[in-house]
Amino acid sequence: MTPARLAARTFRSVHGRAPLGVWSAPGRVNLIGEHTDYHDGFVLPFALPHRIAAAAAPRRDHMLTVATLGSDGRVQHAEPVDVRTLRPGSVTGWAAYPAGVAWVLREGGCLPGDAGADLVLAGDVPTGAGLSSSAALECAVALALLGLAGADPPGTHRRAELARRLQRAENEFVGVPTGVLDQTASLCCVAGHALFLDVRSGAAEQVPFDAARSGLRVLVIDTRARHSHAESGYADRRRGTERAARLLGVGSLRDIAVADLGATLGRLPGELRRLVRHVVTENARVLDVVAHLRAGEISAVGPLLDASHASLRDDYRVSVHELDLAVDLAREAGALGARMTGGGFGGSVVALVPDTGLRAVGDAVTAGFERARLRRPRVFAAAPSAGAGADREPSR
Ligand code: GAF
Repeated sequence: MTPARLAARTFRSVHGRAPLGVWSAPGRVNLIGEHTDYHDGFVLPFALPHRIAAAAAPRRDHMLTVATLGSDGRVQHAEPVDVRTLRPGSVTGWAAYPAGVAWVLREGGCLPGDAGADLVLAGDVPTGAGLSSSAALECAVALALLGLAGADPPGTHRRAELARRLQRAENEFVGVPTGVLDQTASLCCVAGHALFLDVRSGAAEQVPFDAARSGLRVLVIDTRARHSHAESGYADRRRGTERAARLLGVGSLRDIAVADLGATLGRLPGELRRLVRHVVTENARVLDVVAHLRAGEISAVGPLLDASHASLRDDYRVSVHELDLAVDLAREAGALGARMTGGGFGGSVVALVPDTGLRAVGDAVTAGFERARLRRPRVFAAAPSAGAGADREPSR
């Protein structure tokens, strides 16, 4: 059953009536452009077929209720909140994500003052896998709340603006210092394409990305590893690179060209050099990958994925043993290239694999993890899928 139908069905059993509508949003894979978004750089994500759906109905008593259907089939209820009293810090845990969305939309005057809602969430985006389940949740909730308020489905430009608002909710309400990659991917991606986003200018290009036409597939390997220092590690890298930008006197690391890298690094203390080198070279790799995709040379992308992984592992140091092992096993079994995707410290690997070798690569990774006595990874092929939208228009 699709997440949308599941959410609608669960809504009926929780509330004893039908929802007014259902909206859903996908998780994402970032093909390349990692840890570049908070430096005004380039990213190239595509949407997964996996989605989180929000079945919703309005309330006129200012209350927001949220229930979520877990993968074990159990429904978990968040403490109902009065939307007028929402403040950063007022809600914690997973419930802070939907509450933060209501907060940021009210703050921005996007919702009427009395807008409350009943929301029921269901989905199949793997959680804690670096595939943006949090952003999928935020985007589904945002479209649901806007849809209940009678707002038109946002067009391309307004989607980018909405992504910025949702980033703010995550930064200020949930308290995680993430960039805008994940929300933009979930809202703006289009089936059959990767989204080439220039974070600084906001310019976005839908780049056709049909690996199957070249006899290739994109394999996602969720290592199911999640290291406890993921959040502190992310914040630490961000602080380090922001300090480097200040020391160099640039607005952001985006301003440094690869050609100037040698001289630039010499002006930095040792511990910051590798971080800066990753960001600058990763931006250049995104441009190279986009050029190859535009030219239909998909197999040429493989070595750039490998180079990105090496840079994230050795320079930015956000990879972990499970990610390195999955990359190595996939490469040995015939992948043209592979890299960790997302923030790192656990999560998933994305690999470009010949159609004919899909099973061999999946089996080799699974067997290698078993030999290493690691959790069995979740392996699936993913084609670029649709961005967020309404699954059923509200009947008014
Ligand atoms: C996480 C963040 F949420 C993104 O903004 C981005 O920085 C990514 O890590 C790393 O590229 O997914």
